[in-house]
Amino acid sequence: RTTAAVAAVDLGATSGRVILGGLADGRLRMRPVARFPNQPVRLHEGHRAGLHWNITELHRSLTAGLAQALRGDEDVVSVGVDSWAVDYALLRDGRMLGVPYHYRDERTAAGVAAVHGQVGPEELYARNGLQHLPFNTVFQLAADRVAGTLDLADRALLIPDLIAYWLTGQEVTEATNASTTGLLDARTRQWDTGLLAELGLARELLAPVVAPGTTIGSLLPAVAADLGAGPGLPVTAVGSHDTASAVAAVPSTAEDAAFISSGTWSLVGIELEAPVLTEESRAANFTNEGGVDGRVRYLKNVSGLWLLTESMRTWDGPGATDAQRSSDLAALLAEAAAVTRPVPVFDATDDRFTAPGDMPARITAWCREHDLEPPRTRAEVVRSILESLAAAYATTIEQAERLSGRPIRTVHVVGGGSQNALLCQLTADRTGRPVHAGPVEATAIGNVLVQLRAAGVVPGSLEALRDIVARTAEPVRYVPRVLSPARRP
Ligand code: LFR
Repeated sequence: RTTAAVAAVDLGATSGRVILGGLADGRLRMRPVARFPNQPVRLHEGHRAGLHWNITELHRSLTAGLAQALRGDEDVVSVGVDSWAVDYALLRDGRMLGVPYHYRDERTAAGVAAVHGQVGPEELYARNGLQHLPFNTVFQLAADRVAGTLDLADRALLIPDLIAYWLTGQEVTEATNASTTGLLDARTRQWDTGLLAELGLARELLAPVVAPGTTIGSLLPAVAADLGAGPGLPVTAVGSHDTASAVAAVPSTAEDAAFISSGTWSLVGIELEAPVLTEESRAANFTNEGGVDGRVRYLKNVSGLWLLTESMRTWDGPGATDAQRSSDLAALLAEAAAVTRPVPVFDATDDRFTAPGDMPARITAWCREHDLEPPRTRAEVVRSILESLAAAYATTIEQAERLSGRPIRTVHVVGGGSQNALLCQLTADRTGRPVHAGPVEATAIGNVLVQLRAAGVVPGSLEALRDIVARTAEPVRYVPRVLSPARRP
């Protein structure tokens, strides 16, 4: 018997979804209700084209999805929103100013220069504990300041907080996503007011930090009427950073397990109780992001299936349908699995692979610069991408082990990439550790579980939530094979 359901809004790199989740006989039951595109838009802006969120269209789609969820048989008791990190909208007097930028927009270089001119990378890391990614919110805000667009704003809301604001009228910053801004003190997990002052950012620009599980507010009366919701339906803060929700849904409580949250990005790391802020950790570009229940997600952004989907986009052209792309992908993965010639391993963490564009050409250029023979066929490109990702995972796991002093014996892969059997096998091979793959829907599950707990439907600790995930579905296991000498990392 399903007791009560919650609605998870998960805004991912190519699509957004509304999913209803509940508990039936101690196991999770997830029912997808709506799926809609979430594609960035290019807008000409005088001297160049900017990459933006299609945020109003997205809001229309997700509210339509919520209305549909509320029309079903389930008793919906809460709504929670997650998305990728770092991006935000600027507001003044509660009104959005302009169209939010997408982090893959290339405007941030000016922001990095401006911030580093004021606070050096070493000091920044000692304070915020964040891996240097040129698109971290702090650099984006600095780019806006350089461009003059920050002048009018009195508030910046991260995207899931923006959606929550449009639903409830309440302005907050959810803690896990706040931790990706670069403006949070890594130790106190509150806004670093000294850093804000040094960077010339007003303290009031940022809304108060709230922990996952907090009620942000009830639907505004007009919104509730539009959605057909009863009075007082709460919007609950979840791990609104998608990776935080995904990590909350890793089906293991073992201390010696690493995770890979595998999707557009691969977030490779371990969960800790306290941040690692050493210079060595900074040099290795490890990040201390905030997790659900105050945990630390000690991890590194390794690129991910983005390399593959961008390559497919280059090969198939912009007109290809989703169905065509996924059948092409299945065929290519089969061919890639059959490749026997050694393929080059390139650095999947190189920043040059972040912006949209011709990935096969960039991979070829990387190989030439490093005196490696580039892959010759599409199947070889795919194999090269997967081998390079797996090699980066292996290096990252070794580093996490060394920097944290915590032995790692197994690897849990969650998210879309857990369905990629070749990548999971190569990960087992190159890390030399068994890989447990699944659940695919980790982000939505983490979102749902935090809401169910806040609603009093499930009790207890993060470990208890993870036990529910483990009870719900058995991961697929991949055992390391002996590597041929040519493939040894
Ligand atoms: C994954 C993710 C990563 C973050 C990147 C950009 O979807 O949220 O954790 O570094 O997107 O926001």
